[in-house]
Amino acid sequence: MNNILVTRSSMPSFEEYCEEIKELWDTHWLTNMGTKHKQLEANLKRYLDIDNIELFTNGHMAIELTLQAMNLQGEVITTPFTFASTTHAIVRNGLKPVFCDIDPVDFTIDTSKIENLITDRTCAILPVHVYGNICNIEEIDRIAKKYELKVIYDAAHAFGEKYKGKSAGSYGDASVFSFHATKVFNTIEGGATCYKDEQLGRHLYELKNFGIHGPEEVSAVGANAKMNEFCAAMGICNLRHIDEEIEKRRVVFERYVERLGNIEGLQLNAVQLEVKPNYAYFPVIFDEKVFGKSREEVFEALAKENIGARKYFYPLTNTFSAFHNKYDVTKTPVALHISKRVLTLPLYADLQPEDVDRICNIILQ
Ligand code: T4K
Repeated sequence: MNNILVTRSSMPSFEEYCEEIKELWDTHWLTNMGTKHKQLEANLKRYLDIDNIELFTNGHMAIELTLQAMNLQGEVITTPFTFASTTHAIVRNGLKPVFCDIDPVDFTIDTSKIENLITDRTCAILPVHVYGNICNIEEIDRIAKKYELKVIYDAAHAFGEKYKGKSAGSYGDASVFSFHATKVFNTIEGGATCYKDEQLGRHLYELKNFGIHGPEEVSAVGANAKMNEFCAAMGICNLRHIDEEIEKRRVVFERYVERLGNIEGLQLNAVQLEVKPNYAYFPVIFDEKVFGKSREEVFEALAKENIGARKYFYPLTNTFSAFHNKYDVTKTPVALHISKRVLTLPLYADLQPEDVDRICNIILQ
């Protein structure tokens, strides 16, 4: 039986990629904001229908440097039901993460709990469009305006999505995408920040290049987070096929829903109202008491058949040993409950219907 992993990178044909990178052998210009970098930025602006974008070497550096560019100090309200990157970006900026619980249905930040966490040190909210589920944007916007807070969306999972007809990248002060190999759209490694304020953009451009302001001036303590030309070329190719890839994902997604949709004890992740989805992930919440099997048992049964489902996102970031019990996990009980029961099933464009059936049969048996 073939191995099925949680995802598989989308790639253009070998010939298409070779054609795209051919000119690099003439120019010898491999990185530092070359022509592929500029072209990908322009293509993404058009595809995403956004005004401003800055590319990065990965999604994590995009979050980290976006927080730095905003010159934030104090506390940032966020959720622990996410990848390590979100919390680490806050901590690595010398900021304090304040963990808010999540909504039990879409797993995004529970906006009814944000205001209670606001103190005079709160400077920003960093919510996550987890699995591509769009946060309660209107409510976050209202709270941010009332308390004069910055909003940075971790939109790592939301590439190509729209909410109320507008790009997921157009909300908040900034929204950050990941273009990692495992994402709906990839540049091998990569990421981007979409932003409103052009001054923030200039700052981001400098911060990803060591803080270099001009030939003889370094005005900030930046990092090296530039996307190279080979990654940008991969992005240019993959973007040509993105709609087709998302459509193929939809077919896989719907097959799963057909097979698992009406099973007692399984909670699926519904497509949200007014959202044009990208079908990034297929999380299932297992209620052992009703379904009869726990998440761990299903995980093991799938692993035995060479199927690599993943426990995204377990453990919660506020329980990481890196933080030495600094955070009280009992303050995010819904996130804890979900993280112990969730399993993310394989989902990628080329996953075959018979493979989905095989996965579902194992789960249902
Ligand atoms: N915020 C959020 C909410 C995120 O989820 C992430 C990243 C970030 C921020 C940060 O963005 P980046 O800095 O990564 O751009 C993976 C990814 O590495 C990570 O990008 C992603 N989130 C996270 C949810 O998943 P792992 O440790 O699970 O990856 P790994 O190596 O186990 O790969 C998973 C599966 O993907 C493999 O079983 C097979 C497939 N795969 C993997 C690679 C590396 C491929 O098909 N091709 C590949 O090249 O973290």
